[in-house]
Amino acid sequence: MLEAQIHATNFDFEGYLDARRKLVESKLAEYLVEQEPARLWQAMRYSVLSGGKRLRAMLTLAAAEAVTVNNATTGATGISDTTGNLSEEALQIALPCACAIEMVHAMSLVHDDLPCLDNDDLRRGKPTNHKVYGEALALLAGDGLLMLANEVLIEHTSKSVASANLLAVALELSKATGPSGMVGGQVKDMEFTGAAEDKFDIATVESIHAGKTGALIRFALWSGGKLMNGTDEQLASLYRFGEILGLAFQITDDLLDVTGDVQTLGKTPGKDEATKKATWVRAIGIDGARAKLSEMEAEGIALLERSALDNKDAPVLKALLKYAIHRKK
Ligand code: GRG
Repeated sequence: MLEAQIHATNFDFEGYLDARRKLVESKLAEYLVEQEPARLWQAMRYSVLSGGKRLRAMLTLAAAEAVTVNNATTGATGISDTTGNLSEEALQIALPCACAIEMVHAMSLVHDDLPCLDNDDLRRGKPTNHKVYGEALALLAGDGLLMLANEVLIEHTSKSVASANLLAVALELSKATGPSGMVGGQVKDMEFTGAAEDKFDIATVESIHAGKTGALIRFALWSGGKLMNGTDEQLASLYRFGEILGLAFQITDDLLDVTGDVQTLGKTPGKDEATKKATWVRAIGIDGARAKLSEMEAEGIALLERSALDNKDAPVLKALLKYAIHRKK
């Protein structure tokens, strides 16, 4: 049903994204109800409930839907309509994880913006967390969000999910976030910041981005499938699709840093060049980065078309790949 609507010219993808954002944001607000110490929760709420595209959460929900047909253990069903309403059972399975990922993502932005890292004043069109709450509380709000993410995943994921699957997801979230994922990528990024163009190559840039940005995006896709008890074949497709989308997302990010404006981006552009980061644009130029992006888009779509995912060509995932690539912010 959804597949036909997505292929039809009148499919309202923006409406679908809006509905999904509302769903994720209302759940996030529930998990982040203000409590004691109030200032800590305010700082955590400030950075999680401050907008953002919610791309990672949507990827988790879409991946869950792409394998629902396989979910014999729970009997969960997938999308029930184009307003973005998942079945209640599927929601309980995938939504807590989607929210946990948004919390980890938000904490990484809070820490990334700190004076000791990127020293940014603006994020999502608003003053960064430390500008409002001070450095010490911003640091602790990030720490709090990191652990709350694990708490939400473990405590709120539907009890119908096999413990082994939930444990595997919790383990992968740690790996995606920690030294072999995001933290490791960030450290590599720091090591090459300031380097002249001839001091790094595409392999370096790929390796930085696979950790810094790619690991969480890949996890977002894989976890939706794992929680829904996807087959090994489906999970392998989601994993590879996650690698492609993560890479494409970061190439777009590098391009937007050069071509975007502060109003649309909600953050300060031009920082990669100013600080001499190891980016796609610095490695292979704007045209080279755009060509690589087209290659990744074609590869992602081809993968979906030959994958064992539900809905034949997983149309929502395809639309999300295009969204990640052609976005303006
Ligand atoms: C995880 C313990 C721990 C620490 C964090 C600072 C750091 C270590 C990592 C940096 C990770 C980082 C900020 C990577 C950049 C990823 C990126 C391109 C973010 C922008 O994502 P969007 O465009 O943002 O999805 P919105 O605002 O739309 O959510």
